[in-house]
Amino acid sequence: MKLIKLIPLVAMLVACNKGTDLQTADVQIQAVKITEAWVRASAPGQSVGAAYMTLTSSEDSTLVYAETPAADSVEIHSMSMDNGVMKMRMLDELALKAGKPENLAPGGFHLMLFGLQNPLKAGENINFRLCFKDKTNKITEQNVTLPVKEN
Ligand SMILES: [Cu+2]
Repeated sequence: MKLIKLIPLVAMLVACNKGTDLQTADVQIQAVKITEAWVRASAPGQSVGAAYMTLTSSEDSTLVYAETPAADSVEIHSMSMDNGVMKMRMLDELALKAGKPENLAPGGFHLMLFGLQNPLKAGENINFRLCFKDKTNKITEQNVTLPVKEN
């Protein structure tokens, strides 16, 4: 598997934190609906993991950053077949079209967890913070809790 890192994580972190400050002054926050969200259980000693979910935004929006206390870092990945070889690629961001559910699911888009603190056990719940950027480049964050499942 080939991982291509395009943007340093630090840059995205700054973007999200900046948005957090702006958010407090704003009353009209468009929430992105997060459904069918789960984290794959990991084996002991495994340092990477994956989280899946369906994101539906009522307005054009973009997922720009994700983090969880369960891992050192989270990247947005795509997965595709290239000449019979599964390839993962890191994305700077994931665009959400208004009203169109975007599926992060096994074999496609996913959130990749690096540096797992502990094995992710089925039945546990993992918190995530997701940052979304709207059409006007305003960034808002959403906190979600994802169940850990085997499959
Ligand atoms: Cu991945």
